[in-house]
Amino acid sequence: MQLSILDRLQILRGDITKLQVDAIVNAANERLAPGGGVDGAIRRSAGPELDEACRRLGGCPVGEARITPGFRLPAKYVIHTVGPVYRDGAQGEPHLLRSCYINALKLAEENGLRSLAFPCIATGIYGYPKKEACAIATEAVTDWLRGHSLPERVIFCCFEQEDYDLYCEQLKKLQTMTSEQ
Ligand code: AR6
Repeated sequence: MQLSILDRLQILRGDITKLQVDAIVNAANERLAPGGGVDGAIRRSAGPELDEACRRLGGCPVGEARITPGFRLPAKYVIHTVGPVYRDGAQGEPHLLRSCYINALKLAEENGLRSLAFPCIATGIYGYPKKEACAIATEAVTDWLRGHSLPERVIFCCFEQEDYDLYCEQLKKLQTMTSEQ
């Protein structure tokens, strides 16, 4: 039996480095150089091998994604993507943020990954407004799941209560829309 799209989505509040999934997504920078936020937490848990693997990749343009092993993390892989630095929303930021989600999902599919967890890309140091980012993230992921069987399961891992509340609200809206169709 095929699961519905909403059955394949989950919202969690917590630390993404603790998740036992096929891959977690990292909100990286273009050089894939060590940073703060979720990137710092992922690198601390994965160990120095992750720094070395990132160095070998030689960077990643905004909106694209790259994959490495998860090393000492419970997750098997890390998919690194680079969100846009938010200026005023008119510099292509929405398209670039959507591309982060789609390209991470594409890599997960190409690698046969069944479960994937996202943090709220670009909404920390890069300053993307949380509500807009949440709408883009949920729309990109649901659009992808409509046409693809992998990954089977996607988790939105929210570190902050504010994000958790926004995602719950957004998915509730989607649920209502689906049941009205
Ligand atoms: N688990 C899940 N989410 C987390 C965690 C965690 N352990 N820690 C923070 N977050 P940010 P960005 C959330 O700043 O805005 C780095 O230095 C956080 O609450 O990590 O894309 C890179 O090297 C927020 O919701 O990423 C870049 O230079 C979300 O992760 C730059 O930051 C993203 O915040 C990228 O900035």
